[in-house]
Amino acid sequence: MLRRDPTRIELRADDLVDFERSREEYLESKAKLKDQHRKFRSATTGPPPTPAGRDLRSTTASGSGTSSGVNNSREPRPDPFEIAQQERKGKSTAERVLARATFSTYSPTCLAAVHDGKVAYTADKFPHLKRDHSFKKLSEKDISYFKSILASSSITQDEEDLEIFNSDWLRKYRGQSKLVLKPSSTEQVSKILKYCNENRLAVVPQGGNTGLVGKVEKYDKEMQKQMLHATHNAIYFITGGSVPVFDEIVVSMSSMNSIRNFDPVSGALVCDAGCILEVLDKYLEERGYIMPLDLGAKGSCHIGGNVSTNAGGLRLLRYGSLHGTVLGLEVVLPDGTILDNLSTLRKDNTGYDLKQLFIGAEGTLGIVTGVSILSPKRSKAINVALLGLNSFDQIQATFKRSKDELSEILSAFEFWDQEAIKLVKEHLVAGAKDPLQSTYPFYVLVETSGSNKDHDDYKLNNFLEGLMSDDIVQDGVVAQDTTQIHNLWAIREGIPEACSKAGAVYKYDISMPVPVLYKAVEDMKERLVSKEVIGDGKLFTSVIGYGHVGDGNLHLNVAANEFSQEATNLIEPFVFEWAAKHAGSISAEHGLGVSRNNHLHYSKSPTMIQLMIKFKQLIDPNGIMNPYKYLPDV
Ligand code: FAD
Ligand code: 2HG
Ligand code: ZN
Repeated sequence: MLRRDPTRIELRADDLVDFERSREEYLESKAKLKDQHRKFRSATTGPPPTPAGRDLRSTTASGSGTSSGVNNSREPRPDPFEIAQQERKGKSTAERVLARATFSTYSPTCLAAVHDGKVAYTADKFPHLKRDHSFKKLSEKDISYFKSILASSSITQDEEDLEIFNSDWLRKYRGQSKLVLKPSSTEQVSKILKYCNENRLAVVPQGGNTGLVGKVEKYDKEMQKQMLHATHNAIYFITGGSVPVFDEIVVSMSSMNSIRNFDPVSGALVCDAGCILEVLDKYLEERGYIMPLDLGAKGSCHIGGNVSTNAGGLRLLRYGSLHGTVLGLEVVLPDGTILDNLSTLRKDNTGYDLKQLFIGAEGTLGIVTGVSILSPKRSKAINVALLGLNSFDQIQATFKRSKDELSEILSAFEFWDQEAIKLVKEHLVAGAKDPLQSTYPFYVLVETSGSNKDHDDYKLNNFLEGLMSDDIVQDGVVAQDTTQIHNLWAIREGIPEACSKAGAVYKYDISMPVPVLYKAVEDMKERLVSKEVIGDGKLFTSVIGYGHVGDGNLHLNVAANEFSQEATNLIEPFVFEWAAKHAGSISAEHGLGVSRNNHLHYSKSPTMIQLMIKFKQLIDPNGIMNPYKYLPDV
């Protein structure tokens, strides 16, 4: 996909062609030029919003380039695939993290997390969580066993190194693991789990391995650099899913990062679970294919983590969910059994579709070690338009029309509100400006992907012209080249980071019917205003709404001055009740982890929850896999 990584690329005023001009040409050609007073512009007056941390990244990356290796006449990016290969060559954790950060799409500076004061242990913050005493405590004998099956470089016990696996960057969760294991084969994972199961040692599988930015009491320069570079996986800050709660052993999948097979006819890709999403996308790009999912965190998250969270993201509208695109999985069950279901078949109706159980299981049923996924052909023609609108009703009208008029070439439809753009401008980079001249209550990013540029341009122009004539859209720009496409995407992908810099951010990820999608934001604002707790010097500073309109998925972010029980009580369970009342889900794509497990009943019936518990007991009778999370506390 042609998007992302705005680092060091400045959006110039002449970068974006005056849309008015192309519109007129189009209209003239159709002999229906009229109504010239409204304009879509393409000009911008400032540099593009750029994720903070870019300076540091620029120094490590040899160039800005594009995330997906698209030529854009700037310096080339380092090849993520090569970097991943380098990672395997016995580098230190720090080196690996920094190497990975060089091609991260999303590099929150995490300054919010790097501040004075120690992050409280999750166990202290959430006193209802009690260590399960049926779990054994780690002993020297256990370490000796792990040393007998893994290289010493695959075992981390160093206190500082452990911090990055134990903490989250929003200062919310901090575990107390004393051991990180980094297996490099399915057999090693199998031996680890078999041993842990027999010895009742609890385990947390970890993917992205980049949630390294919890505040540590004392960090050296190198560690601070890691923090500043760290691409962070959202599941950390949203659900705390991959961070230990007590002393669970972390099994990091970062050393299992080989591509096993690719079939250029069917597009079936088979790879290790620890492959970084962006690396896979880059690999496929060279072969004319594309990963069917894309996230702002693609520079760091693993395909195994994506599968385990059933990540949605920016391409779901086009390619559907992982429940459809994953063809097969290799999973190590808690007792060490290797479940080899790495099929590449599109059709296979022989028995229960077991792989589906592990998609979105968040590491509670086993460790995904291999993934077979169907990659679509990469589109040759990409267009991205950014629109300014006055109301959410207009967004809905635009969305409806996009389905009617862009139909098969529509590949993304994202939105954000005024608060979001304000934070992007304030926090991402000094002087950052969005390309629209005025500020609008709402913004929409529409992307088309097709095989014929002329055809797509024609359709897009028609679509935009119609929206403009009917006064549905107030302003807009259309990117004219790859750089501009990245820059427009950078605004959208920079929102989570910008929000994180607005203070302590309460993040909610809810899905519901599109007509009520933004009402959640309005109702939350109204609630906080009526209680007089939002505004200057008050508990809360802002309520932000953005997300994947095409998927009916709202990201509701509520920024507070600090995390507190008082603040939590003002927004929860209100937000969950709101979602349930509107036939929504309390977690659309980010999962449950440790922060949503006890809210499962808002979205699932007791019968369903009971059946889930039975599955868990059947597959993991000793409960060693990612305990204290996902399912409601007993
Ligand atoms: P981790 O965070 O390490 O782990 C997540 C969970 O999966 C944990 O419970 C962990 O125990 C488990 N797990 C990890 N690997 C394995 C494995 N191999 N086997 C078994 N269990 C495992 N998500 C979306 O859905 N849509 C988005 O648009 C989106 N955008 C994002 C944008 C940004 C900027 C960021 C930072 C995150 C975003 N995310 C989004 C969150 C996304 O879900 C995660 O980034 C990603 O899917 C998690 O992958 P990971 O490898 O980092 O997994
Ligand atoms: C996104 O769509 C991610 O940008 C992150 O899912 C959302 O941080 C969030 O709330
Ligand atoms: Zn999202």
